[in-house]
Amino acid sequence: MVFVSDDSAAESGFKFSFEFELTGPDPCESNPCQHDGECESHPDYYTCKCSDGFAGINCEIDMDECASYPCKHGGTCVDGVRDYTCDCLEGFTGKDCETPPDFCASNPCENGGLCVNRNVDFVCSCPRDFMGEKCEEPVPTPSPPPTPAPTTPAPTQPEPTEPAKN
Ligand SMILES: [Ca+2]
Repeated sequence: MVFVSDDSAAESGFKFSFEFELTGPDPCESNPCQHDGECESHPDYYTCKCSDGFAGINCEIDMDECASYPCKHGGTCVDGVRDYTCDCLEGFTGKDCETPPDFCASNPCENGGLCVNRNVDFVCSCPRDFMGEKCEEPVPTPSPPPTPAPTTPAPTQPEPTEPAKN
């Protein structure tokens, strides 16, 4: 309640009027806004302007930054303040587990094979003469085409018998 005296009153004597302050104390006085929310006073209520990452009338709700499923490759999301962290499956790295492990880091391909990373393993692209998962196995040489019978020279002598080939 505020008293106002009015000296300009023409009447003799004393006049006063008064106004009520409807609300009493500042509604923001109790710091109702949590998590650094900014309180705004109104005549009989307050509003909270929440800082990033929080919501609710009193900014009491820690928003779920995992709601958009940001973690890739099977990573588990852990909600934080205005942020999240991804608990990645073994070998995966990056904030969102977006980087798969480098299965080629140990140079697994032998004999000049080219290593190519895949999602959960690697594959070796082998040079022509090698095969196997890691190009460790020589490609068996194909049996040579049958040798044509040697042209017979003049049948003066009997054919020398060649030793049998494998
Ligand atoms: Ca959060």
